[in-house]
Amino acid sequence: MRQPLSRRAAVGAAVLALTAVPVATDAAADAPRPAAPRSVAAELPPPDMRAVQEVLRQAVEQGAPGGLTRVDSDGVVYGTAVGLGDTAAGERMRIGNRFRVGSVTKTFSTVVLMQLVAEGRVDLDAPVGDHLPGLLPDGRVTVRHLLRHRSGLWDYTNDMFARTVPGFEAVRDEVFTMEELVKRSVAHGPTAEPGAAYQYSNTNFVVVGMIIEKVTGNPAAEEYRKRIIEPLDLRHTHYVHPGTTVPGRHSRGYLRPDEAGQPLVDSTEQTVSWGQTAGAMISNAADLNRFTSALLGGELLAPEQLAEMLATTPSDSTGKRFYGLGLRRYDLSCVSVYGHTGTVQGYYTYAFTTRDGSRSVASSANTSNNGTVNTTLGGTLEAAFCGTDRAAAVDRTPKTLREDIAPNVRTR
Ligand code: HEL
Repeated sequence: MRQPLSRRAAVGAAVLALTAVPVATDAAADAPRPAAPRSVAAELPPPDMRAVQEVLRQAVEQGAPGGLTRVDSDGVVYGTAVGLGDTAAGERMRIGNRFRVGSVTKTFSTVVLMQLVAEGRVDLDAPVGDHLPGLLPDGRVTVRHLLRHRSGLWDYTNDMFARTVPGFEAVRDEVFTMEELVKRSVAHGPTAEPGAAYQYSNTNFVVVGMIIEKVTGNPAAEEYRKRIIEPLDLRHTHYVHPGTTVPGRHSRGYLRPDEAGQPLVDSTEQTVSWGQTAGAMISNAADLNRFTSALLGGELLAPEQLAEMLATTPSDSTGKRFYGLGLRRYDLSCVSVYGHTGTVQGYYTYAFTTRDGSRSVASSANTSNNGTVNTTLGGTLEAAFCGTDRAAAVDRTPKTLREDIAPNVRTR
């Protein structure tokens, strides 16, 4: 558990160093070489996988059937999984399981959109109406407002999921057009002036998906595949909308009903049509770490577009949580990390990486509508990035999750 899953990369590096010992042939070869810059991961304490496992055990005590965390740190892989991935079959949670990642999808959508910006096909500060005339009543809403959650567009999921299980059952087999989802938001009216306030809303990233499809003439699924999934060889990452099943070996997801004492509802199969480009992606921890690491490592975007994504403003009053463009920043005790969180019925996800992508951490628990579990799962970040066992002392008292979730969606 405390050992790396694989030291192949580290061993490979050692072999390379031995076989590549330079032989001095002239004065130039003797000249001192500038030291290679150390990665952020190299400056951090090693991940405390004992503390990570303790956090996951607490999540299970608090109601998650299972949980997993994978850490990729400078080519060394650590991982731990606890509890069950499938309660009916009694199958244990496995580190390679796929799961629904919810709003981590927003980061994938942003990468596609920022590539279109780099290609000169989308202007961040142009009105949405330039691409989608008449969709939004307020012509002042720009593409950047969407990506920063500052459009003032009402989050239609507030109404949809006011009652958790009935809300879910009403949409689990539904197939919505993106226009239908946006209409639900527009019918409610705006929540603020464009640009005025950070207000998390799924509507923003449905509109982002519509822009992607309009500008490219392709389904969003195709753009994810061409621009991210294939170049990074993400073999466990899928956008199957409106398909309902999770391909390959996966964790089953279990939604907690609002009523105390009621059994968890197996919510694995659903269209996630209510979420689409705001939340319908499926992945696993290895692929999420590869994705966040590649993004911050500059493999997916030019420096200018990456810098735009990283320009953050506070997303709550803690002074430790920020939002850029489709990207969160969390300030941990030892380092700032970048990525996203996700909540979709039956699954909580955290996927974060250091500024240089050298240490990435992905955690998943297979339950939702249980804010205590979600907060606990977040403790895997401190343990894995900062190596502290502080996370092991997570407060076990149930509490309300302080989350920038849209106001009417309770997370308990
Ligand atoms: S909510 C969040 C998270 N984001 C947003 C998005 C996502 N997920 C959703 O909008 C799903 C909301 C309903 C989830 C459901 C449950 O817990 O499964 N809850 C209820 O139905 C409550 N009545 C901001 C938390 C994010 O971390 O970014 O993912």
